[in-house]
Amino acid sequence: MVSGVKGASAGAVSAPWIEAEGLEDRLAQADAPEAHRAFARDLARDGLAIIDLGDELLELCSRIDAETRHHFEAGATRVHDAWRRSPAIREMATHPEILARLALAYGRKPFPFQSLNFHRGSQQDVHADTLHFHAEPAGFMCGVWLALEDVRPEAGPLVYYPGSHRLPVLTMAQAGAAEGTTTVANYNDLYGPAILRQLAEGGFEPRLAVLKKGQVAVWAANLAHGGSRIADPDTTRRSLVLHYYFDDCVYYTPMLSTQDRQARRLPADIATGGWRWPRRAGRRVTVPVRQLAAAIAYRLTRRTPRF
Ligand SMILES: O=C(O)CCC(=O)C(=O)O
Repeated sequence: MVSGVKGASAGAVSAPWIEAEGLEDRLAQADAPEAHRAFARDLARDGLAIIDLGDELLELCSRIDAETRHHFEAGATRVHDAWRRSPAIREMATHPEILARLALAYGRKPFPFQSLNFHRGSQQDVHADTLHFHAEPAGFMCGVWLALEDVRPEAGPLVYYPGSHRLPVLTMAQAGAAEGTTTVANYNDLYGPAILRQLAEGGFEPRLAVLKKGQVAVWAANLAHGGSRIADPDTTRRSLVLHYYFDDCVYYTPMLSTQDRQARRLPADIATGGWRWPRRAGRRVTVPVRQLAAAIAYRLTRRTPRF
């Protein structure tokens, strides 16, 4: 049973509720607080919704900062999967308020699979996560962004294009890449300009997420977003990004997939320290040996906490 959602079991819904017809009827039947319903409506409308739990996350933000600061003092600009050594990141990733809202908005049970920490603005090019991590059925993935300090406008806040999650998913092939030829260079040369063209043609306008410490932004898989320009290089913008998948899906990397070969993923499950096998309608699907070996190697080469 998906928490807060009467009559919906994991795997029963074939599209995220925020993208399906009849969201209001479904919310009306859900046993959920009004704040959670408002969150689902915002996410459905804009593709990004803000969660504000008042002071509740402030102490956790400071602990995440303290547990990751050494990476940045050693020169890192972004830290991938610090959750493996940071109890505070794991606490945030599995926070009941976040999990309950995501379960309500999507109609399936979420699980966090990856974390990224930033000390300064990322200035990452505008993109949708549907190119990097996607799922079958489509849409069962989202990003969660936590401000570890008050974001200043000159520090390169997260930028996003409200409503752009409803655009058709842009693939590398549609951006002009020949099949199976994705490289960092043609990603930068083709995908970046193509998504900006798509946004301009659709009349979408950028908005900055200038969040306060402890506020959280959640974005839908196909929302166009990135890191805006840092106007003052002396500013920090400490933040944590968590990526979530949902139960009972096939997880894959569209950028590395071709018509004939889906580049399937074995995502980690931050809640257990193990990984999740991709499934279709409850049944395991095959994963290429190379990807299985990579997942095992990744697991063995990183110190995994005791849960
Ligand atoms: O934090 C940012 O500046 C951008 C993060 C982002 O685009 C992502 O994690 O997909």
